[in-house]
Amino acid sequence: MRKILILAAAVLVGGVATATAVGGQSTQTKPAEGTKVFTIKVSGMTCSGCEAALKIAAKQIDGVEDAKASYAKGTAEITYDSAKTSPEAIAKAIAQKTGYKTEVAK
Ligand SMILES: [Cu+2]
Repeated sequence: MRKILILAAAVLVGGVATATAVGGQSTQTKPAEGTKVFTIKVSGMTCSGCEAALKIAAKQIDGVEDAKASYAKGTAEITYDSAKTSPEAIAKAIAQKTGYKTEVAK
């Protein structure tokens, strides 16, 4: 019996990997080396318009590659480049941009 690897989620954004042209270094074979996904809890979203606003705000943050939000769940799923930023920094930036209370889900 084989277990399904949840790692597949990290592969979703494979095409987004920005060309970080570091001269002379060995070539990485993984296209999405620094791409990771995390979930934040978001308080204050009440409709799909809030979801859209949060997604737009999140994608403006440097290092954020994709964002999904659910006002029903009160969460957002953020895809980001771990070489550029951190979940804590993104959650804080989203809170500042949107006014929603955010917290990185552990
Ligand atoms: Cu709303």
